[in-house]
Amino acid sequence: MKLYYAPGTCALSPHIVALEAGIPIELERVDIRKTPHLTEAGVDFAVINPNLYVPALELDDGSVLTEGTAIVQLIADLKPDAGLVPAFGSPERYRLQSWLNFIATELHKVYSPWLFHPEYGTQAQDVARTKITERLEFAEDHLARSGPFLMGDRFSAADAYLFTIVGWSEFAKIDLAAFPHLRDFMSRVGARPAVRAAMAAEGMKVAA
Ligand SMILES: N[C@@H](CCC(=O)N[C@@H](CS)C(=O)NCC(=O)O)C(=O)O
Repeated sequence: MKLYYAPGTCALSPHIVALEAGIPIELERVDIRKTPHLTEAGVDFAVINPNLYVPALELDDGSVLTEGTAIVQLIADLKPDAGLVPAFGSPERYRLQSWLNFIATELHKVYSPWLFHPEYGTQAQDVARTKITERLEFAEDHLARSGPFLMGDRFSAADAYLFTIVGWSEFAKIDLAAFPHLRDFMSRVGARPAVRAAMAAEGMKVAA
């Protein structure tokens, strides 16, 4: 399996899940800042994902799966004993999918592009920050009542995704001061060996 990624992007989430599951995964970096987006092997990434975004997972049969929320589930399901996703058909599985979708649509796609493209202007950024803050309040409240992880006592694929997206907060000027449980969550997840290893492999700064 090969994961197409760009450092520090949402592709960190499936990268973490693979390492947490102990699944060897080949990495191929994509330069998403240049047009065309070339992979480090010099391939035009448009051939792999016509939507031009990471993550994309190339399976051993050569087929490609896109969309982070699907990719993390595929990887996690390869190692059920790692407990990164609840069993298919269980009520908990739908709850995990609910979190993945919440993170994708209510957080990920509000941080990016709105806070990563200054050309959208300060009004769009202010609206995005207000919306993100409301959504982080929801996550904070949930972690306070039912944490320490999104699914309770056990780290899951949803935590890898939340960690990845909330990790953009400093750059996006989202203040986490009002969210102590979320800040604890970020420290706790950031200290996990697999998370540190994934970040280091992407050349990201890893906390001491
Ligand atoms: N719907 C996709 C969105 C992925 C996405 O937004 N990827 C960003 C990085 S976080 C990207 O590669 N952007 C480059 C581009 O769109 O050209 C998913 O959830 O996997």
